[in-house]
Amino acid sequence: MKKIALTIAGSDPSGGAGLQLDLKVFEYFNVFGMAVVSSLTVQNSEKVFETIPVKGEDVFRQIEALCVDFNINAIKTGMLLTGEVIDSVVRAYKEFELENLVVDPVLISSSGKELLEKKAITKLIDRLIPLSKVITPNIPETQVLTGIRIRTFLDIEKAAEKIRDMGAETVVIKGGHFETGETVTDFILSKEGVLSLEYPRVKKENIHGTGCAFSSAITSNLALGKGVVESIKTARAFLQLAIEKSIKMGKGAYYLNF
Ligand code: PXL
Repeated sequence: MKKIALTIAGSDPSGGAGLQLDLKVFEYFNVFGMAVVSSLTVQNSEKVFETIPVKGEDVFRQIEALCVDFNINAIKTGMLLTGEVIDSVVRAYKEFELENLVVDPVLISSSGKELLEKKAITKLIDRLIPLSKVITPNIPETQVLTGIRIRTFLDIEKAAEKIRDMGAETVVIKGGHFETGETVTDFILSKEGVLSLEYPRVKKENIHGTGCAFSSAITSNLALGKGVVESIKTARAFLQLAIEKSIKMGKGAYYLNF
C-alpha cells in the first residue's frame, strides 16, 4: 500500500516553501502527501508580507479527521505560528498515537518575519520537541533553542546534546548559516552516535524553501520505512540536487527545482 506523509505547516501560496513545497517533495519520493494548514502567509519570492493565524481548535479538527480515517506513516511540522497550534499538534499526536514526527523548528523567515510567536518558543521546547524523532534546526534556530552562541564546531556539538536532552531522538543541525567556506557541514546526533555530512556550498545569494524541503524529504523516507540516519542522508543528497537545479522564478530568492 502507498505510504502516507502528513505536513502540518504554513501555506506559501507561491509554492516555494511551506506545505505546498512539502507536498511536492512527498510526491517526488512517491509518498502520498496530506497537508494540514497551520497558518496562512501572504508572500512572494521577495518577502513574507503577512502571517495569518489558524485557530488551534481548527488545526486539531483537521488532524483528527485524517487520523480517524488514514494510517499516517510519518508527520512533519513546519511553521506553526502560535502556541495554541502547538498545543493542538501535541494533543493530536498523543490522542491518535502518531509516530515518526519530524520537527522543523521554524522561527523566522529569511526576510525577518516571525513565523512562531516568541512567547510560544518555550512551548515548542517543553511540549513538541520531546515528541520528535528528528529535529532539524539551522544555526540561528539552534542558538535560540539552546541559548548557546555558536562560534565553533564544538559549540554545535554541545547545542545538539542540549536539544537531544530536551527529548528529541535525533538532532540534525544544518550548517548552511555556519561559516561561508566552500562546503556546508550538517551535524547529526543520533542513537548511533555523531555524524557529519559535508556538501559543496552552492553560491546563490538566497534560496527559498531549503529547510522545508529537507525536513519533508526526511519525513518521506521515514514514511517509506527507512531508518533515521539513512532517511537524513537520502534527504540531504536530494536537497543538494534541488539546490543545484534551483531557479529564479520571480524577482527575489531562487526556488528549489527537482
Ligand atoms: O522556510 C521557513 C518557512 C516555512 N513555512 C512557510 C514559510 C517559510 C519562510 O518564508 O513561508 C510557510
